[in-house]
Amino acid sequence: MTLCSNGFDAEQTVANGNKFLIGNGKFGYRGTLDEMGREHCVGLNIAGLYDGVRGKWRETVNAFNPLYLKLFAGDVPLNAWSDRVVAHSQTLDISCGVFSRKTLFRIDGGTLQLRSERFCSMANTSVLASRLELVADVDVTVDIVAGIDVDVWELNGPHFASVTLRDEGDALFAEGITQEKGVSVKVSCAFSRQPVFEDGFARFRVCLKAGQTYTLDRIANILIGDEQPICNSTYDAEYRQNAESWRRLWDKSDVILAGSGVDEAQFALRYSIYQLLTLAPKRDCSIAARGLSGQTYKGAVFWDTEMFLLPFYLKTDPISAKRLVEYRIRTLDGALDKAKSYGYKGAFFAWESQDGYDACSDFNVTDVFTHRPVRTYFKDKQIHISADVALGILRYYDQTQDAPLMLNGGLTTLLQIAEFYYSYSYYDHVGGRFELLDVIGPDEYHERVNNNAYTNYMVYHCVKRTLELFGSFGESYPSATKEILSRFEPNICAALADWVGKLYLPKCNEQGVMEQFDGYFDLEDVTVSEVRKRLVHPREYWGGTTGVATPTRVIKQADVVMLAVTLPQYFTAEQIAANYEFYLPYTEHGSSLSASAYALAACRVGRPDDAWKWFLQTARIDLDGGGKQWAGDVYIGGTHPAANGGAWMVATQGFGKMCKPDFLREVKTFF
Ligand code: IFM
Repeated sequence: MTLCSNGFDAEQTVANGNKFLIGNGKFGYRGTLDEMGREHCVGLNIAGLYDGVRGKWRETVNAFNPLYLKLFAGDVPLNAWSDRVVAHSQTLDISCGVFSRKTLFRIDGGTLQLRSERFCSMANTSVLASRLELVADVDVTVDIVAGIDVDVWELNGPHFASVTLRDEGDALFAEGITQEKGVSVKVSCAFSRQPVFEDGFARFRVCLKAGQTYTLDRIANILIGDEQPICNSTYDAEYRQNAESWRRLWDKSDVILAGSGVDEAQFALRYSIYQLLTLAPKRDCSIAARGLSGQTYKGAVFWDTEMFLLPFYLKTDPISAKRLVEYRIRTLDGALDKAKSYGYKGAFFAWESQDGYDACSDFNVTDVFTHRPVRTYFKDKQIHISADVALGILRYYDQTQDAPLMLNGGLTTLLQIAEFYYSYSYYDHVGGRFELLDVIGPDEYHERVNNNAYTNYMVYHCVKRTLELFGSFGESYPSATKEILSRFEPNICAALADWVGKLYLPKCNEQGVMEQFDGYFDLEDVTVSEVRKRLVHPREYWGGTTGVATPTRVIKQADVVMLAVTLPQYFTAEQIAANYEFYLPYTEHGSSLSASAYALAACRVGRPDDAWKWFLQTARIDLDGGGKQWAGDVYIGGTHPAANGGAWMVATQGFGKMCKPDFLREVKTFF
């Protein structure tokens, strides 16, 4: 279960930072090398800790780097990009979340090997531990400068208003106070040998004899707010505990693809599961769209969580699943405020949630030609987010039957969501139906459209289910349910039932295809490759008012197909096949969420070879460094948790239940 790369390629520094990421749900540490700094995008990204600096996008905080290290043989600095490198390799053992590197340097009269490894402890989640080993084939004096690098890589910082650094005993301590909320972030690093402290760094002079191994262990603690340090044991003890915690996680989560020629796919699937395991939240927060790989997408939580991640945790890790659902319940006030600010009732959840605050900018894209911000309406119009949240709560309840959670916020959130759509809809007097106008569906290239099929069906389904639940809870828990209902308008359920019965649900045409939104079929009938040829700049934004895709049928990601795999009960098998065929040539897959939806659809319509292709694409995304890196001038690279969750869904629900290629004998799960 090991990912390896041989040789050092400076061009791959950012990609490897993502690919070799380690994490434990509380923080992630990018797969950079010991001797790297902010210019190499070293990042210790903290889950759910946000900070905003005036005039810039709010984002998650990157903490100080306690694994700072510089190595010198005499006066010669030894680093991966120096001409002293004879060989270099790095690995990530996904069975236990351990990153390691080995670099052989040419030194006077011989060679020196640097080996190091590190892990974010899954057992003691404040701990980041590292072991360094040096061995040379000649006697040599090596100087090590180690410590805490307070020069942090960040996209929209600086996030620390003040920084203090001190040494005590065998350790260094740094504390930063965030700008916006004054949260303390403490990073310490204890060394296994007594250093000499100088200029805020720990220095070690090593007189290494040929063939002798010198070992230096570092145990860092990352503490947020008033968290207290745990008493650290040795590196070996921390290593054992971490490995044991990982073993227990894999026991519940592994998925085995049995068959011939599936080794590459098996590794990609396990790598996806590894990413999901590193993201399971360890405190009251959710999972960001780029996980713990950095500050891209502002560290915000999108619909990705409910639609692509929650299914994995629901089956393998109910505690984390509950945290994800509770996050939405806890952030209900933000959703109520957002709805109110637009003049609606109920709960309109944040498109890019930072603890309920909608971090989505009015100008989410920068034009590559003019470098001017482009007005996008994701925040205002991607109303399907509330239905996605509702589906997450409903699925959680279906899986767990957790009535206390439903009575303590779950039902209220569902009803507030229903009320939001009730107030958002318009009555079409001619058609005699309610419609959802001026929205954006999952396909973000077509903004401000009417009656997006995904949105209308999701709303219909979730409101219907909400009302059914109120019926059954009314019988099982009459007084608690009555109390919840007393906070809404009298007869709210009857009003919602009447309304949702009249909500417009687009139907499939004679060919079995459902129109993505009103008027979609009238758009220019042109394929993705044709539209791509029209680009003037490779990073040009395809959507918005002037994008190349906007006047055409070309869509960013699965939309009707996403609906068909999420709520297949509203389609016949033939209709799912027809929609898959129809939308495929128009889908750019410009979002990492798209491939897994197509894979699931392909499984559903009995196209195992197509499904396998899409599956590999979603499962390999972070191994290949795939996915878009830019939206206009805005950097959107990082890891892709939704694609990882999608890979798991395809393996377990698609190949495991619907159809699989002949060479895949069996899909074995352990949940
Ligand atoms: O949530 C997605 C969206 O559907 C497409 N753009 C990227 C977001 C985060 O993954």
